[in-house]
Amino acid sequence: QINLERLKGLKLCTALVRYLRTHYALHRNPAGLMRKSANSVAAKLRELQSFFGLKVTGELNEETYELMQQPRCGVPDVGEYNFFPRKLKWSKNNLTYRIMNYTQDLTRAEVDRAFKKAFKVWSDVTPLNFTRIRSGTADIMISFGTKEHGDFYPFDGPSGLLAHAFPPGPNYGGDAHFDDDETWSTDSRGYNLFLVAAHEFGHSLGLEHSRDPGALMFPIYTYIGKTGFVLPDDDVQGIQALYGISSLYKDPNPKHPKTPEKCDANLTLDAITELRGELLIFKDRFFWRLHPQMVEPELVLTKSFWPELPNKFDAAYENPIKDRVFMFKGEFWAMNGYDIVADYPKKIYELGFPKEMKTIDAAVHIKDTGKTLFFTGDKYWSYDEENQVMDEGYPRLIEEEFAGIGTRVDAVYQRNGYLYFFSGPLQFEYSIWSKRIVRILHTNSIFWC
Ligand SMILES: [Ca+2]
Ligand SMILES: [Ca+2]
Ligand SMILES: [Ca+2]
Ligand SMILES: [Zn+2]
Ligand SMILES: [Zn+2]
Repeated sequence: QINLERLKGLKLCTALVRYLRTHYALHRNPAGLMRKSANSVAAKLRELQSFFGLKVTGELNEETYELMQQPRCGVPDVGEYNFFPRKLKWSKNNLTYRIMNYTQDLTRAEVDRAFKKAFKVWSDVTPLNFTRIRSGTADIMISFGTKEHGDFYPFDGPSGLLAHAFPPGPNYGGDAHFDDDETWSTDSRGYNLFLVAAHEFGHSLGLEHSRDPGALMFPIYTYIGKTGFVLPDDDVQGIQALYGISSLYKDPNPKHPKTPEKCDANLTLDAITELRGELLIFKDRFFWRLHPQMVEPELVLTKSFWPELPNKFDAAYENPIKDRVFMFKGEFWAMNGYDIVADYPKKIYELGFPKEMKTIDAAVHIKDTGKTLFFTGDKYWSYDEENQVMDEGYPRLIEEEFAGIGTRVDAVYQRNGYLYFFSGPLQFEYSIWSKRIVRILHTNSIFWC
């Protein structure tokens, strides 16, 4: 009789060992037995968890397993690699590339454009120039291939590994390979060739993977939306450390987005909500997930959870009775856990707001009264969740009911009978019962900074 639990365990084990071999230089154990190499597996697993800012346990948990399922680049994250030597750069600024073959998913012109645009990402911020050649040997040879494709780092069929590239050097050095078992696109379908190529060419130029979830060189693939791509600050710093600054770079426009730092003394927030006991804290194109038992929050790109939603939100709140989270950006969406509820987005005037009102600054649901408070400018509204109507006599001035919290609310959430209002770099702890501010804190103290 087959023990299913044990079989499932073995499958997970194999998947884990494969992942750690590919990305964390877990050495092949001749016996091939997990038992013998249990220590090194746990050590590599700890490296993986630490790289991605997960809870470091050295054990395969759900969070780690979920991460292992995400489509990503085939280049290793950390460790010593004889086959991918580190800290290399080209000793010249004029580089050539050659497109060896094409995918069936796109027209040749689309492929050419995607690669050209991907090189431009890097040449815009450095003195590097890229010239396409159509015959002979280029520094960066680009090809599509499937499974074993000639370099002993085989691809794996659809999803999983998307592409890989070799660091600067002769022969294979700089070359970039794309898994043609993926569906490549110029938009959100399958995998966006431009985005993956821009990442791979970062490796071709000598960049390693970044731990910054906002960086292009983060190993996991996230489609970042239709709006124009701007190279994030982390990648700009990385490539300029290798090659210096472009003469065109002096007044970079548009700005290269920085990833927020949770302990920044001037930290301000966009929106906060609870979601089934977890706290989601929105800032720019990211949110932090704060689990009640965890000290370290996890920072993720909003698009990595909801590719189809805006990447930034104005306000959010949870209605625990309906078990729904509502998120606002011009319109609003309802979430069931992390799933978007059908029939959304809806217009905010459907809640009873005047039609000309387009944005909500902050929102919070108060369980004891069944009311949701919406903050807009220096006013607030009260919405009756049970009857689904806006209460009479609103909007009122924030000053009248919540004296001392200022005239504008960035974000607010409720916990244990207190409302936590965020306004700029300050946080106001307000007792619902005694109707007064009990403490004033720094915004970043939500992260125990
Ligand atoms: Ca080469
Ligand atoms: Ca693949
Ligand atoms: Ca806000
Ligand atoms: Zn990579
Ligand atoms: Zn390859």
